[in-house]
Amino acid sequence: MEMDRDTLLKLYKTMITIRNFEERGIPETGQRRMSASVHSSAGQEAVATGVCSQLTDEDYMGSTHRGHGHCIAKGVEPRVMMAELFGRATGSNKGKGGSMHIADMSKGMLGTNGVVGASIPLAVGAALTSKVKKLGRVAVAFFGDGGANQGILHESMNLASIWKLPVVFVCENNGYAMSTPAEYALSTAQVSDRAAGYDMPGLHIDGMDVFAVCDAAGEAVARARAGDGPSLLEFETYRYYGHTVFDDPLTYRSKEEEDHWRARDPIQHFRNTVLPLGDITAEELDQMDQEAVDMMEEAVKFADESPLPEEIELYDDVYVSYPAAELKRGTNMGI
Ligand SMILES: Cc1ncc(C[n+]2csc(CCOP(=O)(O)OP(=O)(O)O)c2C)c(N)n1
Ligand SMILES: [Mg+2]
Repeated sequence: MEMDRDTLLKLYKTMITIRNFEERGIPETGQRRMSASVHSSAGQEAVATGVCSQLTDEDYMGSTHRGHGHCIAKGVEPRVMMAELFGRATGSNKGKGGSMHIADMSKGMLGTNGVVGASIPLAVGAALTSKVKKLGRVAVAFFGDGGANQGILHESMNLASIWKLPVVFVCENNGYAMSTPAEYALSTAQVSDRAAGYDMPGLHIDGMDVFAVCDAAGEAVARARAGDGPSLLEFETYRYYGHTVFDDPLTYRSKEEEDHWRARDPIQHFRNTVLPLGDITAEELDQMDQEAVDMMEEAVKFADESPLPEEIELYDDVYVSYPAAELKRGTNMGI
């Protein structure tokens, strides 16, 4: 795929924003004694960045429990996400959702999701809406190698295929579902092999190479937008850290394996590919690195200075009717 300078710089910026969000935001969240599980997508930046670079704000995207990168790549503001992780009222979901419930409908971001595989029917539903209402929008479902073994994927791929829905199924195969190796849990050598069963293209791609991701996603999105139906893309990638901060990955994988994947780092790969071309300099990219560090400093400050949600708001925006009414009246809820 031919790319101009601005497009290249945007890809780089998105990847380093994700990396910095994960490496700064997750430890900061822990220090603020938030009890929720938080999952780092460091190492997987090229997949979120490359796929979402092919989408517009109007296109839909369903994400996973490891979804910070998807959100940033789809245009959700990092400071609003940081505030959400810290449980603050200025967060994307008013501080009541946390890392696994970040949604921003203005960006077509249907939500990170604690239920493995749940992004899949959401995206298919959004794609059906687009088709029925002739909106011309595409929907993407991100899921992991573990999510690929949920029954809902198969129902969803079948429906998407027979109705030729504008959806792209994106599997981020990072080798593990918690501590279970993908090669143990998958019935086929590759998740993408399953596409044949649903009569759609299935591609297996290097997910550490943002350019390969852009190419594959670009084709799948164009196919969906043209009304030719769904595709299944499997990207091979790696999460650099444990499943959550509470997990020591070296209890089920080796240091050598981690080193092997870190040597294929997607951000470094970008630099190695782009710098020899001469149009973009190392100094420019270093400057962008510093800006990403500064952005997270500001995001942490913004989140820290933001108020917690009011107790009275506890039941606002949730699908519960009676306690909200009772709370507002100040009765029956101990206040
Ligand atoms: C329906 C459901 N089953 C089990 C879990 C517990 N769980 C959370 S994450 C996870 C592993 C998911 O692995 P994968 O889909 O490969 O995503 P990754 O964590 O590697 O990004 C499991 C089993 C869950 N949250 N939801
Ligand atoms: Mg996985």
